[in-house]
Amino acid sequence: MKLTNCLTIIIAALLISCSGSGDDDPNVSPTPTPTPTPTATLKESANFPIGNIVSANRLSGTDTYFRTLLNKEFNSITAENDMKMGAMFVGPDTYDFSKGDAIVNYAKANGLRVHGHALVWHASIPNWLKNYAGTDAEFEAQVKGYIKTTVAHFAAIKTTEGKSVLESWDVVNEHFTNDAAAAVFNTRIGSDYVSKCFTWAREADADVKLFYNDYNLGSTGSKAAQVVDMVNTFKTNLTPIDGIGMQMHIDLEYPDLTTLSNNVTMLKNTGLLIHFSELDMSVNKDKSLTTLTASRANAQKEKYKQVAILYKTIPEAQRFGITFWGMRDTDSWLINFLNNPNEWPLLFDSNYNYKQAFIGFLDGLNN
Ligand code: 9MR
Repeated sequence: MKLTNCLTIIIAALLISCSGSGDDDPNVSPTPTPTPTPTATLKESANFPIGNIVSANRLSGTDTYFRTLLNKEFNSITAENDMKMGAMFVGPDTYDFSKGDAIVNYAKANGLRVHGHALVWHASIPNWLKNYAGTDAEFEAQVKGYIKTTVAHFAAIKTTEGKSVLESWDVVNEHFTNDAAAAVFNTRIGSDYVSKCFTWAREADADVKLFYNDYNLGSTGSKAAQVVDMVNTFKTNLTPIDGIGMQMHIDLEYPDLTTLSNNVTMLKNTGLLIHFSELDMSVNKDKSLTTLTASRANAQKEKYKQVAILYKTIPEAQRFGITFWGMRDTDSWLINFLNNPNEWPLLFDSNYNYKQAFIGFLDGLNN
């Protein structure tokens, strides 16, 4: 074989193997190299708060790198689980605020904002309340007492300037659901229970921002429309509400940017604050990968960039912030939920290395 023929074959083989690496075949695609530490941080690149989730254990445990990264890149925190009803409302008129206190005091010491999550959610009702033997009026009194006591308790933890460290609550999470567990509030308090919960929260603290939070608001126009209807009813009957949390558990394909943008427009037209409250992005829904390929890492980078750009189309006064639902890929709830260890939905890899996703989101902030 002539040398030129031989070279042609080698080059052709190289081209084929390179193009193959773009097709997400786990056997040929290289694992993307972690990016070097970026020169700008998220919080200094955004003119709105950037948050992440915490647990009290992680804020006091041996994982100091988590805290270093949290304090470096983020300026808002949300308890992933420690400030849910199931964690705090331990018995009739009985509360355990110890973990919430640890979180809010950490935020106070480190100059972070706290977003409270979540006062009422059907997936976090303590068993004693689910099986409550009292009358409906007594059930309602328990929920009312819990909301008022909890909101007042956290409002009392102040910065040195006298402002509450906790600025906001998801008052009700995921009301629009068919989940049977949710029916207890409708049945025992009444169909206006959401409105009552917001009113009780406001009565406990005149300043705290009150949010309604839900999933699929970016992907499902009919669900976003239900939220808009609820907000309009609130406006008519003078129920207090300050903001809408769009959870934003999204993936590479869904929702597409046009759908997402249309739904953001629908919700921002209420004039309320908009929080992207639980952002993450699944990249392996079809479970075809066993390692994150360069092409999917790049697709994730691009979509995170577009999400940041889209958020900035919301009028500045309505930007409550963007909160990520986890630090490292391996921390994500999606690994259990999707029953797939091969998911990489977040901005940092399992070793806290910055991913391409981080760079994309940062680019979007600075765009
Ligand atoms: O990430 C949370 C996971 O650790 C919990 O097991 C789960 C049930 O309490 O809640 C997860 O967070 C959810 C959030 O509170 C509300 N929106 C959906 C989130 C993912 O399920």
